[in-house]
Amino acid sequence: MKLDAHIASHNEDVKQVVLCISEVAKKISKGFATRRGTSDTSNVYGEQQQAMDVWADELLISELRDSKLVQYLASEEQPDVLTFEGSASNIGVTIDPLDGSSLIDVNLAVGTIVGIYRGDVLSPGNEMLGAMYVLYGPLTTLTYCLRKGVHDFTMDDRGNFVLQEENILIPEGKIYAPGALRRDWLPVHRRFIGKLEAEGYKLRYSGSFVADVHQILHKGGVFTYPAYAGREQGKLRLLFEAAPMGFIVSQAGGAVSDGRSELLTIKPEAVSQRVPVYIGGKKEITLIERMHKENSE
Ligand code: FBP
Repeated sequence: MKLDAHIASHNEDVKQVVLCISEVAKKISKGFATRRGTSDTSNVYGEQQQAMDVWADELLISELRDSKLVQYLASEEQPDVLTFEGSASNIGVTIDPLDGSSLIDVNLAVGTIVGIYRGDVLSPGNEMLGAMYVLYGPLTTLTYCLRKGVHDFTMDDRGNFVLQEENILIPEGKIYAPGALRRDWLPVHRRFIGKLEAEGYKLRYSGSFVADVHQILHKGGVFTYPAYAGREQGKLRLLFEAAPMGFIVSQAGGAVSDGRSELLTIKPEAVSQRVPVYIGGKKEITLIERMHKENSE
């Protein structure tokens, strides 16, 4: 079954946003071969941008603007929320055009992450209409959730996204993906990772959040990018990374936390807001939250 048929039962405006982004993703997947290396620009966080970052960002913004399907758009590569006059709907989207882009030159999987809102995007994740991500790896896959299950599609050799697996539920599993330098881990987090390692969890960390969480969604376990020495808020962005991927994993029976409580209840104060992230199976998330609670008692 193709994506357009599978998504047919959803609200017209939301459905069209997912289909529009799926078409842009096909162009992005063809763009890697001809756009290599860094651009001479940095993003709002002062990070060196890859040539693909800039191109994918501009492509997503122009195609969504011209589609008249969205009114608000926030991009990880842009300083502010963009408002599109003359839009036919009041949908707001957040985009991380190419998460993990620093890995493109070493040919590891990267991805596009999207959150979909009714109106203002500076809203808690649990108010999302839906979320999706596209993973550019050996295969190009698309995963979407519009509050009726989490579904995977694979792009076939004719460029169609074809259903691979539907109503995905995160299994019990023993994979852990630990971000941040071990020397900078704070005591509770260090003990948490120690417990996972003692229980025989296998380390799988690529440096691409979207790819690592995709693995956790299918194999079980937990991804962490915690608060660490000198960075109380961790590294990952609440709006562009943690909330949309957290929404999908939660809809698949998993959970997402800042280490102390449910992350999807946090109302972003700014597009650049960072947050400590624990995402994966309910068992692992319950454990880290309990350990932080016991530590503060
Ligand atoms: P961007 O590439 O979108 O800036 O994402 C940040 C990111 O690359 C995540 O994908 C990944 O989980 C993390 O940073 C890797 O951080 P580190 O290099 O510190 O391990």
